[in-house]
Amino acid sequence: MNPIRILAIAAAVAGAALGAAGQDQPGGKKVRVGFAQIGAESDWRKANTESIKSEAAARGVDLKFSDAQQKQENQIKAIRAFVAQGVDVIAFSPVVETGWEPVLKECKRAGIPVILTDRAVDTQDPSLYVTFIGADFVEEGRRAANWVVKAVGSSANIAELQGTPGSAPAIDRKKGFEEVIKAHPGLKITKSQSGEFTRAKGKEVMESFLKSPEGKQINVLFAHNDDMALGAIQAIEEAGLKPGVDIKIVSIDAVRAAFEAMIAGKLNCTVECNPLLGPQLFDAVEAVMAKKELPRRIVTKESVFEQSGAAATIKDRKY
Ligand code: GYE
Repeated sequence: MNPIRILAIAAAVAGAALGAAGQDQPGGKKVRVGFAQIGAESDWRKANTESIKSEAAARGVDLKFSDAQQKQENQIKAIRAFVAQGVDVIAFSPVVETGWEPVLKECKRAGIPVILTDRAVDTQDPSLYVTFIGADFVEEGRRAANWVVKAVGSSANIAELQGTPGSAPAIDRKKGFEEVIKAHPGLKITKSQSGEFTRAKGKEVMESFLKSPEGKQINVLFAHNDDMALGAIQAIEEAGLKPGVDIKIVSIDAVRAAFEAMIAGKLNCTVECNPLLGPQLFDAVEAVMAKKELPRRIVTKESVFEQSGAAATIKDRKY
């Protein structure tokens, strides 16, 4: 037998073994999953993509991955292409909450189950997706505000860098933050604008905040993600101020670069949002393929990290 054929047989045997783990269909066909990612706008997103790709590879899933460069229309096109290819399961992280019903109905008509990861969609029709796996963004916003109350007190002029307009994390983090500060009339959001979840835009918007008439009074920054906080830190330094001291900063995600900024004394607190959703996603794919019931909502577990513990914690961070 020629060596290539032996290799092919070995691969088929390995495939059959994977089948026992539930990832292969009868007949040795790999499970085909289409994933429509938002883009690569932040360190969080890059860690999320890596988690999904590496978990698919580890489980022998045939993953069709598409990057929408933060555009809903590109995500819709990718989902339509997955439907045309007849994949077994479609999963995606919706860049914004609204506008998904038509394409989700196309998936339903084609009989392809949909799993939402990371961000939710706004729909009244529960039959359009099987489950939503992701964080509780409202709670993350509350946690950020609770840190402000604890560390700064009940009086501050707060600048807010919002995430992508219309996205679940931007809407919900703002909601949770405002819910907590409402109880403290001295805590005021004096500037608020989107920094699109990117470092570059976070820096640009913070520069304009600092130049505005209210700029000198800002003493707290709440950024909806770490990348925007890191961009803002640069803007604050360029304006001759000390980030973390003159302006206290709390952000969300808890990526490695945020820990480095905390160790350098420039960021005060980061609220964790776990991007490592690959294992949970493919557990859900396996359950769907086995026709098992799944909970409608799978919430990821997260915590809060402050400057004081950053040096001790950074070595355990996986992203
Ligand atoms: O916080 C941000 C990313 O949807 C939770 O998207 C995610 C957010 C995350 O770009 O960094």
